[in-house]
Amino acid sequence: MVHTAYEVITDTEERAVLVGIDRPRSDGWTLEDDLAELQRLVDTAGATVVGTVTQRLERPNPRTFIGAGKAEEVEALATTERATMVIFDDDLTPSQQANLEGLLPNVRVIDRTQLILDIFAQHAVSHEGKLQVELARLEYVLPRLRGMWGHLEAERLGGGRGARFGAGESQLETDRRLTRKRISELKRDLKQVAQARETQRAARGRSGVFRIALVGYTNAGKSTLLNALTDAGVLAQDQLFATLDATTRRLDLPDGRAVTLTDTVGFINKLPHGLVEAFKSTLDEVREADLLLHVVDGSHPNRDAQMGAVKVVLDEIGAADRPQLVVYNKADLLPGLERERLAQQPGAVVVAAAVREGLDGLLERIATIAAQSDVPLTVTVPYDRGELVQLAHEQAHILTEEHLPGGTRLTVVASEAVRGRLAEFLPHVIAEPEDWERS
Ligand SMILES: Nc1nc2c(ncn2[C@@H]2O[C@H](COP(=O)(O)OP(=O)(O)OP(=O)(O)O)[C@@H](O)[C@H]2O)c(=O)[nH]1
Ligand SMILES: [Mg+2]
Repeated sequence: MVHTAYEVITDTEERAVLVGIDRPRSDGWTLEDDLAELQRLVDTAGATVVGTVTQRLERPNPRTFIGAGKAEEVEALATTERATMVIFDDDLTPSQQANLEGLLPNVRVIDRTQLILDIFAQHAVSHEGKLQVELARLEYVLPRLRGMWGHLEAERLGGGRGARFGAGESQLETDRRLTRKRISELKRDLKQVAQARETQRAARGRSGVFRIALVGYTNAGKSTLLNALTDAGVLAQDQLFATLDATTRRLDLPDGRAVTLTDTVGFINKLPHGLVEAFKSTLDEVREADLLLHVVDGSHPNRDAQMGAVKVVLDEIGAADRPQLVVYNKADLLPGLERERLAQQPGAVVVAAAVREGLDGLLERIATIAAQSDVPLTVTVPYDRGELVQLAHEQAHILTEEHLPGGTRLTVVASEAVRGRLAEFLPHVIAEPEDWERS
């Protein structure tokens, strides 16, 4: 099956042929969904799709991903369409990529992960973002240095091992050593860059301020929602991965409580693992949040599958246990009946961030959830800090008060601000008895 899209384009543009295989799957995605999304990724990267080739296969061909005959079809289409690249919808193994490069000598052969890495590289703005993307790219390249080389070497030697093996290996070893060296430099630099943000984040955590993170599929409207709620002025536009950097803003709730709201990188189906790893420190905001607002493009035909993909990534970054409120966005594009159906789901609200609809209801839900976090706090305030006991009497609800040798022991329910002032007197965490026995 070959579909061809004819477009008027300039010669300097990248022209891409997409290749996907149709195989049995149970993740809620069809090949058509996948290819439509791949097309959006290609658009975002600034290239033009000039054709699509699909093949029905039980599983990918281990050598060439698609069958050899199919590869000839791709080659013919790429030639007639003057394609500059062929993009495979799934990740290619290093050897599949090398074999396909042999079969498609006049185009660049890339896979979905490489395309996503390219987009991230184009969109990286901050120093940290650039370092994270370079790290992800090198992690991707590292195993491919070996694969590429192994293939070329095998070709040259007709599959056997000859005298030149050693020479080739030393060049490979040099490349790998340099790549590894750069990777560890990047990791070190990233640690330093992340330090300032980590310090801020730790301070916010200690202060007891309720922290909310926006998560969701790319293009769901997370940044639009942050802007609508806080006038943050971050970039929001109709393309994939517009946001890479985390932005945190203060948000005042209707009950007077101030919380923080953080916007961060969007997720996608088959999000490359290396990117998740590289963006670890950015994603710490998500892992440590008191509440996740899972922003969903309610109008998207793949809405449910997209929600599933977000769940997979939340699992991967260890944030699946965070309390979640689902925010169905883009309600202005939904028929009234569907809006009502979604609004009735427990743990969900319906909004249209772009036209500021449903925001009051969302804020009230957030306030209710934040208020539930007001668990009692027990602290022992030294006698020379009597002003804090006074503060607690004035601004918190005192459950118990005891005068002990070391100070005044208070159990209180307090606002986030008061909790913050008392936090330095929280009891230190001590090891459990079994830990003592073991050490
Ligand atoms: N019709 C409609 N469009 C919306 C709404 N909210 C956001 N959009 C549009 O959806 C597109 C994506 O919005 P963003 O806020 O950039 O989405 P995001 O989730 O931050 O996406 P990434 O940062 O790329 O992951 C933009 O074109 C927005 O104008 C909405 O309520 N209704
Ligand atoms: Mg965004």
